[in-house]
Amino acid sequence: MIVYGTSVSPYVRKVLVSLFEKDVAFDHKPVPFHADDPGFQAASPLGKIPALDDDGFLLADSSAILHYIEAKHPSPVLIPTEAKARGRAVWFDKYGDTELFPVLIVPFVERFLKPRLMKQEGDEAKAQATINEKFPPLLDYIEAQIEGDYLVGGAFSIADIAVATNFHNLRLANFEVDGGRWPKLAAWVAKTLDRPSFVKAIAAAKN
Ligand SMILES: N[C@@H](CCC(=O)N[C@@H](CS)C(=O)NCC(=O)O)C(=O)O
Repeated sequence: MIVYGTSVSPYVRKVLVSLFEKDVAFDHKPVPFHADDPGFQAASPLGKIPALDDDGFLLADSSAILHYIEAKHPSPVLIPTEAKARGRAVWFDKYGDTELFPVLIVPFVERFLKPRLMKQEGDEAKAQATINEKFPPLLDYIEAQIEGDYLVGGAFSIADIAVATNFHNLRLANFEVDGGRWPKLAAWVAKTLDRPSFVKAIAAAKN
């Protein structure tokens, strides 16, 4: 099994965390998006990362890949089977990808990606405005949703993976969740990103 995509990507990190949780062996090709690599191009019709090649079976999109991995390697369960927990887990996976990512990625782009990786000047005013104006309702919502140690059904799941992955990029952007304002979220982020699967995914090759 080959996983394509640099571990700097929150979407790639979802796949790496899932494979580490399930102790599935894989090769990692940490390409950037739209890379020239022919194997990657064949696996990713849109040129986005992540993409997967499992012995010739090609698949793109982090959520599609997580569902594929779950079906092939069901233990430990990361997509709950109980109806309500399943519904909420899929909701949080989608919420992380489509609602959190576009907003939470802004400080990462302006403070880390542009200056550190693209050798361009970042727009600090844009980063700050996003944090001040767009972060609070998103963080308030997650704060209200955390049940004990996890987001869904009292167990670690794709919900935790898909939401927490965005918070590592925020750390790279020197943003930490304010534990005074969002105590449950701050504790959950710290605990989730400290899981061995996240630690290994974060340490995985970047290029
Ligand atoms: N829905 C896709 C989104 C993947 C995605 O947008 N990845 C970014 C990198 S973090 C990318 O490849 N961007 C290039 C582009 O949008 O053309 C998934 O879940 O895998």
